Amino acid sequence: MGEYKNVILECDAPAAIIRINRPKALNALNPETIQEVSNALDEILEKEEIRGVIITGAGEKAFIAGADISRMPDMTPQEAEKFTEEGQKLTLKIEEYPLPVIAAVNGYALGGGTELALACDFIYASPNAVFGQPEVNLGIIPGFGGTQRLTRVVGPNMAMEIILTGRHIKAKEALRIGLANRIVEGDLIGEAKKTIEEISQRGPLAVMYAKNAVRRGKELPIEAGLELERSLFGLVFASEDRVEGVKAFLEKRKPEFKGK
Ligand code: DAK
Repeated sequence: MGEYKNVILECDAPAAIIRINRPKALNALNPETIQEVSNALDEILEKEEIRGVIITGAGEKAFIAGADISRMPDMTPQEAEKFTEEGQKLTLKIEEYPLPVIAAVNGYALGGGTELALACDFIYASPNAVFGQPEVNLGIIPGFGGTQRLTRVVGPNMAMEIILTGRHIKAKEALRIGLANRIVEGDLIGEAKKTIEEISQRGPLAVMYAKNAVRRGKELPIEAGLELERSLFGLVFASEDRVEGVKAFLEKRKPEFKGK
């Protein structure tokens, strides 16, 4: 596996876990960490046995406490723009990633932390998870997609309140407003692994196309979204996996998918 300083990559097939590892700075994202997460995602794709990714934070206290504030005073506006670009590229990479990506939010997920979690396919939270977009406290606005993705997930009025006040959203409220899918008491990573294990039993192409249809469809008017669904349906229907899946059902046995 590649050399990483700011993340720990662990492969436990069918899941891979990317742990942001800067606990002393509450796993705040600096440019190097953003690059390493991106590299780890590339490396995982080379491993055929991996069927899903979990992103989480090292230590007990934080998922990601945002962008690294200590780097900001020295940043020129050009460097700031570059940093935003790299952060936004990473969020797009996660959204477009061919495998499911679960955010296991194990503590503070502020600013860039909430934004990175929002780019994942869904979020499981520990009871001590804290979300928020506190950028206005720093005199800035969210820069890794928060104004766009939070709005799509929790609706414009709720997103507006969260972003304009910068207040903290605890796990129970995150669950209530649909930001987190579950609060996991106990083994958060174990629960995320179980979900990846479950998904890994399904047709790999079907999972990939379904993610693609949901993600791209969110941005489209209904007619265009249905057209996208139709074309992906046609593609997956042409696969060997579809033949096997239907045959296995009729023969009352488990399917043996090949991802073809
Ligand atoms: N960056 C750097 N260090 C951080 C940090 C952060 N975001 N958050 C915490 N730390 C460090 C603290 O400075 C402290 O370091 P030491 O003093 O021990 O050296 C250590 O982590 C422990 O933090 P605290 O002592 O503060 O711990 P508490 O339990 O008292 O408080 C807290 C935990 C999470 C509530 C608090 O640390 C906090 O409010 N942290 C800041 C949260 C925040 O505002 N995050 C940033 C959101 S803004 C950009 C594009 C995008 C963005 C920015 C720029 N460009 C265009 C340039 C995105 C911005 C954001 O994410």
